[in-house]
Amino acid sequence: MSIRSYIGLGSNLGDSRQILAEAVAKLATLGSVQVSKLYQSPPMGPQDQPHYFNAVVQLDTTLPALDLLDQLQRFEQEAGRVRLRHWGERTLDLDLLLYGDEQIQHERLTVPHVGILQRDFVLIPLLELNPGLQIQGHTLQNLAPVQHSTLQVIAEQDWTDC
Ligand code: A4P
Ligand code: MG
Repeated sequence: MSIRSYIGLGSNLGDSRQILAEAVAKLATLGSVQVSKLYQSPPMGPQDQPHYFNAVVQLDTTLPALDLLDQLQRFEQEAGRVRLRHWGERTLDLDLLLYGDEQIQHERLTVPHVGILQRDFVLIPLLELNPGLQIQGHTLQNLAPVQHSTLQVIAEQDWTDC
């Protein structure tokens, strides 16, 4: 039986649009996917780094959560990810935002992702993919980061075809 999961994609080093498009293609090997618009957002964390490209993928997969995390980390490595500093620049960041309605507390994995409710660059694409989605009892439209978002749409659709 497949579980509906949501993956947050971020990049602010290299050819970010191409890197995210390739990540979507890899995610599509794990199950069936729906892809949000492509967004750009100012950096959260250190300000002396480029703007981020962000998107969210809805993935229906039969992979258990930790196996899915292994695949996400493999895709990050394949994109040449090096860890420079906390909340700092990266070629590819793949965060498991939601895994069905499961709450997971494991040394390698916290789901829902920590900070999900504070980040417009995940909430707005999540809303786009699933307007009725609730997280921990919150209706997403009412959250402050959604109301005061600085997110910009870079591409509406077909941005993964490049
Ligand atoms: N881990 C635990 N739970 C999860 C989960 N749900 N999904 C563990 C993915 N990984 C999870 O991750 C560190 C460890 O978290 C992993 O080994 C995994 O076992 P990481 O990706 O190596 O560390 P990180 O990304 O540098 O740290 P952190 O705190 O996860 O950063 P974030 O939260 O990913 O934020 N600004 C904008 N505008 N857009 C962005 O996308 N992203 C970041 C990174 C900063 N600023 C940003 C953006
Ligand atoms: Mg991360």
